[in-house]
Amino acid sequence: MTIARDNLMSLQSHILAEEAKHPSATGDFSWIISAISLAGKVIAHKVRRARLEGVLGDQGTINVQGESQVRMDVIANDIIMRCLGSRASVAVLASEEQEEPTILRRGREGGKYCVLFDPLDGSSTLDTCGTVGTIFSILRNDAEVPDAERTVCQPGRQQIAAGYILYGPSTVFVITTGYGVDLFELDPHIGSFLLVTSGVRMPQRQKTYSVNEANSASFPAEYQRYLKWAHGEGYSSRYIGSLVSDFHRTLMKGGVFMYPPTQANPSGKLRLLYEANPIGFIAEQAGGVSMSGGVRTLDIEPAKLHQRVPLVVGSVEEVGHVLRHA
Ligand code: AHM
Ligand code: MG
Repeated sequence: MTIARDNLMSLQSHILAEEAKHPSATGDFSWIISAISLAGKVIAHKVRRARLEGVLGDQGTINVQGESQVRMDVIANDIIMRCLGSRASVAVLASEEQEEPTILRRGREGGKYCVLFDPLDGSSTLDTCGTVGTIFSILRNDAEVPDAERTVCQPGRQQIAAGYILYGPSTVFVITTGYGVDLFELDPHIGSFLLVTSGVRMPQRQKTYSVNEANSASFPAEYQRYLKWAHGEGYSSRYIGSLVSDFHRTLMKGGVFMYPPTQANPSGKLRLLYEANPIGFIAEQAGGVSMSGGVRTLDIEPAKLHQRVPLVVGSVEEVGHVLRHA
């Protein structure tokens, strides 16, 4: 893990430098990251001003997941659609907040990539100044597949990039393109994401679990056995209720994050394509593990856009402790 203190490197320069290593690269990909970075800056600004602008609270609508939308979900979704919609190589955009994927252009019109995202994960914590984030996953567009939902239903191992932007006391941009994980931080004075850590590594062990333990009575028996074991081993519990925040802590400090099947969500609560897969890709690229229902998250063949899966993600040893109670 390299801490970048000496040389200033912006996210944009970093992506261009990475792309230059691939002689066949056209630069289209860096345009997409630049659009996501622009969206992140606009959303970070909006999140900070949401209370002053009176845009906290419920929108009064229900999204395709059957969950009530908060106003900032809709605002963040709109910002991302506006930032990415004009990028010539984006074929399809798919969002947690929209029932159907949006087709921007077909393969023959230059649409090379699909971008899937959760615009504002953890938004129910916003009213109480909780930390929230945007999660994204980038896939190649298969020009031969005419149906947009089928185009985006690719297993996570085919992601060409994934990441998240965390809106906390500072705004952090974490990204992988399959060559390790890099962490940037927004310098609000110059408006750029600057490289802070290159090659982030997740600690292999840390006696911390992160789960909504209030649901434990309806967890499958293996999770209950694990929790009982962890209680006896002196584990700590940390849970914010915002996946990006809970995962970011796990990435930096180690431990395990879990969202098991529950009575209310028998298949798990988190969505495969724009939550579990990008988080799983980052975890693996940082030396961690991501499992869903006993299989590698990134190997699941998705059946539909808003599919939910259980998730156990984190340090190698800590995920191992959960799995061996199965
Ligand atoms: P959201 O995408 O609608 O914000 O919902 C997902 C969130 C995750 O951020 C978090 O891990 C989980 O829901 C928390 O669920 P619960 O409140 O059931 O613990
Ligand atoms: Mg979410």
